[in-house]
Amino acid sequence: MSAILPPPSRVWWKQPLDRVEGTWIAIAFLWCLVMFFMMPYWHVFGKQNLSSEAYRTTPEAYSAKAQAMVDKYTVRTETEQQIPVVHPPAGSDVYLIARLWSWWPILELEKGQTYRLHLSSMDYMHTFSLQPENMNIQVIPGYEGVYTVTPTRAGKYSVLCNEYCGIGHHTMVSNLYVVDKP
Ligand SMILES: [Cu+2]
Repeated sequence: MSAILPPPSRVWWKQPLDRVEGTWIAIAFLWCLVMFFMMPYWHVFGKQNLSSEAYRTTPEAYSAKAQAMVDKYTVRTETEQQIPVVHPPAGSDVYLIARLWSWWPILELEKGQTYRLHLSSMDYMHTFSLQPENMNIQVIPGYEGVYTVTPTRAGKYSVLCNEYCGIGHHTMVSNLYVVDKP
């Protein structure tokens, strides 16, 4: 049989299944099952993938929520662009805006407290990468991603954009602070 000529017998699909073929189908099927059950297993026990929620939003609605948090909980400003550093109450909802080419505002969280971290983009796709943690989250315009996070180490972290987003992509860097409970 070739791919160009038609098969010699028209009804070729009624031939009995070869033992080798059957064995390979069984192996492939078992491997599919292994991979299928590894996904939920690794989500729970791998401590690598965050449980997330996602909601539809608009840049206007999302930035209004971030602005409300900034108006209430700004403790100081940093860099020559006067980016507000926000210290929201422990356990609250915190908002971070991604846009060409900056993160806004700078979050200051308390160690050992659980926050709901909201992420959305004002324009194109970005990625929230927290260094030196192994955390990489896509930030998509029109969607508000919500991640339940509990910082376990105090210190100054770097926030990078990990999705190439244009000429200023490499300047899309910021900080995130984790402080001990006051
Ligand atoms: Cu970006």
